[in-house]
Amino acid sequence: MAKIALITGATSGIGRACAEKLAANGYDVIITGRRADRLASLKEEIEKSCSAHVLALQYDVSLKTEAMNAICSLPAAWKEIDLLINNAGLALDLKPIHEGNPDDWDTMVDTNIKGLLYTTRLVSEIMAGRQKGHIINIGSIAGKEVYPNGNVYSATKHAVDGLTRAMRIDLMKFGIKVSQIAPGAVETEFSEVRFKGNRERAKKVYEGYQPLKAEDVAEAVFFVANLPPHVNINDLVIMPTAQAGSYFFNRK
Ligand code: NDP
Ligand code: 8X3
Repeated sequence: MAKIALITGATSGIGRACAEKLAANGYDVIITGRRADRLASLKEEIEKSCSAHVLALQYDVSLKTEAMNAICSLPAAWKEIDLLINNAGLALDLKPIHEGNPDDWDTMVDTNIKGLLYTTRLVSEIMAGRQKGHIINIGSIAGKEVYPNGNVYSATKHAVDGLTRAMRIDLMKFGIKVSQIAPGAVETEFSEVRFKGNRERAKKVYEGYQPLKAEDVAEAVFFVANLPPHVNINDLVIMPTAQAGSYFFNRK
């Protein structure tokens, strides 16, 4: 029987690449996100390209009732989730703390921290009942370091870093693995979302060096997810060869 992976935020970037990689390598996948049209086209694309079964589950991770109802509504066979990838997340803007928009802060906190928690709450309970499973949280280099104007986004990713370590302790006794993958710069829709549709500004983030592709992170996810049962990667930091930290880029 195929393993089941649930990937939050599979409509774009890293989440989408993870869904494609896992589906091509023997997983059935539950793909989630808010954009129904993208979920439908990804489902069609995966089903055409391989034998994986795909279930599209549209929900907003930040809305507690909606998120929890979505997981509860899964058909029994799809509830047997082997791998949860908590990937859905975003940054909004890049402003010093005294100029930041509290509505943007709410959205980042609600999505990156509370959103991760709502889905994890129910899926980890299912995993605990089955005495197996693996949760991979997509953190960030911003969860290891802070950088100017990154304040609240960085705080949410520090929370993901802390929660990953805490979840590992709580879930160890059930044989559940918990890992964090913390990427540096990955060229996805991330910066376009951060800069609220300003593509020119977003493009500049990745100029002068080769950023990671979403597929590079998906390779790391696949590696971490497919180690022998006795091996857990707690934390994996991955970045472009031309990046050595939040501040250090080898731009040409
Ligand atoms: P993208 O913007 O390309 O993808 C973000 C995904 O998150 C989309 O599928 C989006 O789906 C989903 N998402 C956002 N908000 C919600 C929500 N409220 N409910 C459900 N889904 C949501 O960015 P990335 O692929 O780059 O980002 C994925 C993760 O990787 C994020 O957690 C990000 O913080 C992290 N990361 C990114 C890095 C980068 O440089 N790109 C580096 C380090 C970490 P939809 O809009 O359809 O809901
Ligand atoms: C995304 C990478 O450096 O923009 O998490 O925070 S960064």
